[in-house]
Amino acid sequence: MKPSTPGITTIGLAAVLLTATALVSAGAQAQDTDESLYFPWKDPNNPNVILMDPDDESRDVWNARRDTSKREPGLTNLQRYEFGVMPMGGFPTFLGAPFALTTEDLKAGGVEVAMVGLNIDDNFIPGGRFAANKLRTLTDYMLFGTGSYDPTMHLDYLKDMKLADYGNIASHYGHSERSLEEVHKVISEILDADAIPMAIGGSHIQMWPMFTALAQKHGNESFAMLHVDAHYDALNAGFGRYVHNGRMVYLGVERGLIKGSDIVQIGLRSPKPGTEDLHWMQKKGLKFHFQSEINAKGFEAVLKRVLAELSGKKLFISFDMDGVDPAYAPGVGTQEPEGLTASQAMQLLRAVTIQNEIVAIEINEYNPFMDDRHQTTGILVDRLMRSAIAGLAAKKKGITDPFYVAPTGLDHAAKPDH
Ligand SMILES: [Mn+2]
Repeated sequence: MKPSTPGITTIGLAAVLLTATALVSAGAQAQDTDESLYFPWKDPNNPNVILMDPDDESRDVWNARRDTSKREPGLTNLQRYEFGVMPMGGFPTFLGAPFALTTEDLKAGGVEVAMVGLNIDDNFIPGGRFAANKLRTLTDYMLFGTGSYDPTMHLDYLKDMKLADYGNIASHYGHSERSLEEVHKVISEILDADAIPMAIGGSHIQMWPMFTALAQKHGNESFAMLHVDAHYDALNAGFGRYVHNGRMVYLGVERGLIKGSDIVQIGLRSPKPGTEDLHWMQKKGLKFHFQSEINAKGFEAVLKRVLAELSGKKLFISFDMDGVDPAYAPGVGTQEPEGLTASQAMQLLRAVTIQNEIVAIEINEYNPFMDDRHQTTGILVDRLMRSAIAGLAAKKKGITDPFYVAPTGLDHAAKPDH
């Protein structure tokens, strides 16, 4: 058991005071005011704080680590068969990649991209907690060892890139904020191995620990963010919470982790931001691109603008699946008509991963329970992961044009250039 903290002492004192008050007032009324008995998680000194039970010995078991020191560091391939990934053979991992559990594993394996599952559910319609595991087991013909050939750039991204499945990050079922520190820790382990974390699933509140881990590794205000979303996620109102699923951008800028002028948003089209929010966004220099801009100018013109705004920056890609038109991605918790097409979303990820130095990627808000029976959203998440990895592979091969398409992808008579 942990020694009691000043907070606990205060609550103990408050309980004594409340009991004393109860003793001197009429019986029935006294019981109504005994908040420390009825609502013990309420901090009497701060209504914005929800207290955990400090005496509960199971308080931290959900994120207690196993001892992995006896293992030799390195990657382990869980596929039993030579043919590669098969949903009905071996063990499912992201894109069939070998697994890693520690920073030492990632270093020993020379891993460039570590895919990791996120499991926090802070959404209007819960379910994102199950996204990562669902993605590993999609009913997708691409899982049948059929390869990893990018159809646009004609390169074998799984062969060209060193990938690992870094497992899932534990989350506390009832308390999103408690889970954020664990996300920070595990993302930091990946960053410490100089690999790119590709965080999949969960809900967008996880942008906060992505910010904190990146700021700790690279410095405050040292990285930019491409934020794909129907929502601006910069709500001023916290409803008593510091951070929630719609407030990460506001908090990140106000707390100095990322500069407003280093944030480029695309796909915005929800009933917010309102006038005051817009005023804040402009004051902080956010480069926001509403769906109306795409509708008016065309996607390519907006993409060129986005690329120019991000040029030369270390880039964190924060991709909310509701940024995509629900016609292409119905499986989200906060559906918003209009948005990027599947094709535009894939092109966007190829383009920025070719152009920019990528420091982290997250793709979240995919809710498998809200998806259609063909798992259209899940399969698109898979293809978005592949598009980003293909862009990184293209850059590694020396391709620098963010609009690169292989010659044979444009003309059957063309001579391949690689
Ligand atoms: Mn979002």
